[in-house]
Amino acid sequence: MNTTKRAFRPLSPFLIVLPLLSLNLCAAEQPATPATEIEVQDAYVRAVPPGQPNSAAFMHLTNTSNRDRALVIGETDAAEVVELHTHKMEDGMMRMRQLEQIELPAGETVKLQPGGLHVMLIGLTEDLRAGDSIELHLGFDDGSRQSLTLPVKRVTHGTGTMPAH
Ligand SMILES: [Cu+2]
Repeated sequence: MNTTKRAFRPLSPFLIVLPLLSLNLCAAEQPATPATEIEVQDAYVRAVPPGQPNSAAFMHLTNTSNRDRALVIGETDAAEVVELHTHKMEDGMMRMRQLEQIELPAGETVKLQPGGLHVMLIGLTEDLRAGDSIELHLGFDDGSRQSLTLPVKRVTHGTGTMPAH
């Protein structure tokens, strides 16, 4: 019994040190506070008539860092599923396409807007009336996250290009 214990004891410091080390590595890779490297402006979510299952969120994302980043995840209590979408012309029709991520090149502003890139909210859990607001959490490829409060706005432009899923 004693030898078994002795064999295991040297392992335990490693088990503690390794997670700490990986945390330190992450911190060293992003010396600036990662969450503020992506600036979010003009963020809003589209108001939809009651009963409509889906909506979309739009915003301008500016990557203020000197590294390429990507938006990889969205989460909200206001919808069952959140996907990253773009519009593509296919067979003469504008169609929505799901993206694995939305690229945010270093130093550039990427516009999520009606008819283009958007954060798709599928299976709304609440009515989105103009004047309301929802919480939207964004996750980036460096592991940083941002929580936003998005106003719900009526959008007339681009609605024709947003077919239902
Ligand atoms: Cu969409």
